[in-house]
Amino acid sequence: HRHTGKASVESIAELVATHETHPRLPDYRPLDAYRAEGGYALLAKVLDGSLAPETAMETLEASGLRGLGGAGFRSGLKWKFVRQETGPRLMAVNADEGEPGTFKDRWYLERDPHRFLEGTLIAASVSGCETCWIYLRDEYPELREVLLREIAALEEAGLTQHCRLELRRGAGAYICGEESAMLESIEGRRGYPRHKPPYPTQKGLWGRPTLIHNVETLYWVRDILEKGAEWFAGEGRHGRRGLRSFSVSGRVKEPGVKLAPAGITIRELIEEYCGGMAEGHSFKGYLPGGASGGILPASMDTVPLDFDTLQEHGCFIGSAAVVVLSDKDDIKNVVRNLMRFFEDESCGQCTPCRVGTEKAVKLLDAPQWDKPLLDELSKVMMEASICGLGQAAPNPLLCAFKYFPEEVQ
Ligand code: L3W
Ligand code: SF4
Repeated sequence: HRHTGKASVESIAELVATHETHPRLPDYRPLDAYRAEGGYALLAKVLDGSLAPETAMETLEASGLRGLGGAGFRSGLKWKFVRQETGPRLMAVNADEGEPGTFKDRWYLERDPHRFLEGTLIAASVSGCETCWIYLRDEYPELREVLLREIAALEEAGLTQHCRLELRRGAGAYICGEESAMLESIEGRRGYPRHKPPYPTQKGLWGRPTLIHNVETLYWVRDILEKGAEWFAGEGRHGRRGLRSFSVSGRVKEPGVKLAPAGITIRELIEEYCGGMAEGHSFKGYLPGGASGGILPASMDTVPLDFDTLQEHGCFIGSAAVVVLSDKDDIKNVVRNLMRFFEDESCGQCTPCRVGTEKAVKLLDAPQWDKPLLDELSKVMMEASICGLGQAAPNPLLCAFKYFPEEVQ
């Protein structure tokens, strides 16, 4: 079914019927319970035209909802771009949550999968997409079962008539979270990123205009359209607007997914949402955006955490995976570990990244780090790599030289 793209109602029902229950099936809200609290009433309004597509797109734009997979592209604008293309239009959801430290999509899907599915079906209707592929990280087998069951329930309830939902399994490659590699993988090929432009909004799956979103972006659609743009945009701190789901891990007392105002500082996040630092650890630094977003020192604890606020410091928030480091963590080891990750996950398509990450690991394994050579290598990787993986791979090491010079030189 994966390769023919012909998963049918029967096949999904059959799979559900024959599938053993996963031993750790999460205690999520199923279709009946979701509908009982008003779920899918909004989709009905979108489908019968009482909520016009233009109004939905305007509300989304006014809310400032941006792509929460990491790049922060304006969501309402993407809907508009796809809608203005000639059909057939397709949709793909990136549920291949692979950024180290990121677990928010899993957290939301384990609790309220229909909030995400309703957002998906609304986005498909507004943009005019007739089939949607959900590309799920295969390391989330319990979620595969949840989605199989709930998609079958939606089909039975007749709620997917305007847009067929297909579930595809990822296969453990970080690069397949890069949107164009994901498209290749869905089409049945090796996950090599494509050159952009053309963007998927014009030429995506099988060359058709394709709307691509991360799970969490779609998760907020219902709440924003029901409660209004101001509900979402009204949150925020230090001049920023909106809400962000921080996946916090590392040396804090209470790690986890923390829904907090955009623009919150790391100190506020640790103190107000994570119960402070873990016993016996003192705050030394943090990764604001997983493996790719760089490393900042504890002294830079007043920077608002949001899209656009960290670039001038050589970092980015990405999918808001915050990893907190303490005096017990060695920065050189952190950087080596991250570079080994990029070396492993480089798809090998382009030389600056394939050879660059390998050379960088060797240089970082040396007792003395050769700064001029690492700087030169980083520059080549950032400027000449095809996709974000190779372009962002040098971020941690550049930050280490900039913010932790006494440790790395
Ligand atoms: C139409 C244009 N569409 C841009 C679309 C584009 C894509 C989105 C963002 O992600 C980020 C990195 C990390 N017409 C368009 C257009 N688009 N211009 O907007 O595009 P782009 O190119 O800014 O970024 P990207 O390459 O899609 C790179 C983050 O990803 N990251 C995250 C990894 C993993 C996770 C996870 O596990 N959840 O997030 C790693 O680096 O923030 O900025 O849809 O087509 N003119
Ligand atoms: Fe593949 Fe790396 Fe090139 Fe991206 S930058 S296409 S991951 S080799």
